[in-house]
Amino acid sequence: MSPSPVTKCGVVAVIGAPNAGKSTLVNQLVGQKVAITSAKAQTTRARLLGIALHDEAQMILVDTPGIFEPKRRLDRAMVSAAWEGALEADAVLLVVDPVKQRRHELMPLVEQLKGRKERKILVLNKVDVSKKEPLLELAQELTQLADFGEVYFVSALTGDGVPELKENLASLMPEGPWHYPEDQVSDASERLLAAEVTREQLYQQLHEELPYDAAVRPESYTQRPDGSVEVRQQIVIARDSQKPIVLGKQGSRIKAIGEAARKELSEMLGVKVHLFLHVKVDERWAENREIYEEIGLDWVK
Ligand SMILES: Nc1nc2c(ncn2[C@@H]2O[C@H](COP(=O)(O)OP(=O)(O)OP(=O)(O)O)[C@@H](O)[C@H]2O)c(=O)[nH]1
Ligand SMILES: [Mg+2]
Repeated sequence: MSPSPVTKCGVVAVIGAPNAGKSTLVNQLVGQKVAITSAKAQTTRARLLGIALHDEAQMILVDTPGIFEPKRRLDRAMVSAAWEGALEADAVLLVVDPVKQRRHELMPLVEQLKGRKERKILVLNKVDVSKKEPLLELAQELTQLADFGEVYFVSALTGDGVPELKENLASLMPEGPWHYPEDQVSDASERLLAAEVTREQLYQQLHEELPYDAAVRPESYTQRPDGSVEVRQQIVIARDSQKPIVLGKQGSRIKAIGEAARKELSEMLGVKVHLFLHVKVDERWAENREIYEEIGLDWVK
């Protein structure tokens, strides 16, 4: 009998300015979609775990909200979730969009990373759309500032460079038993995942028309006797004037949002999905503690 291989398991925090491509990278490392992404900054609101495997290593990837200047309560809760995600990780990935950079949000992060003892890895993302020269300069500049152990140049979108990064991360994980079953890819419940998929469609289909102030609340998630699932959700917006935008002409927009979300969710879950959406206006939703709890955020003062 050959000895069973030694398993490894560790935590990898993924931090960076909003829109750097953190969630896209987590999805690419996991090998399937676990986190929603969008062109809108501050898409990720709460800490989410994506679970990736490489040979004998299990990597628990902590996708975090982009860290930025917190102004409102929701912002503060998101920043707190982000830093919590980075605590006591076996490795911290700083993901940077080398084109947009968002230096006012990036540099304070680099500054904070400087004093931390975790293994720090710099990931320059979006190499598919950036020129090579400035990329190298940026890598050098940031490495000098926060002594990154390694630098990776990747495209989270195309997957370019990601296998190398993944292999390296796996080698950094400490020995230990796996924390999650082999087939688990994230820590999100199905009802939360369903709400996130709808929120992604809201962002994708409404682009700049929809202000940042929208939330999707999971209302119910039930299995029907035929094995299909019935999902009910509430789209919460902050102003009456946004209602016609979300509904569209004769309800055409919300119908399209629901249709796309239903299709995607059905593919992700591998079962038929019935999705029912309705829109509610609540000016003060961002002050509603219940909503924070639903989406996995702490209520911060
Ligand atoms: N061209 C290109 N676009 C990318 C790449 N990675 C991510 N993007 C795009 O960048 C945008 C932001 O990606 P996200 O993964 O949502 O970024 P994030 O860092 O998680 O953003 P927040 O959750 O808002 O902090 C999306 O439109 C992605 O499709 C990449 O390697 N190349
Ligand atoms: Mg994100």
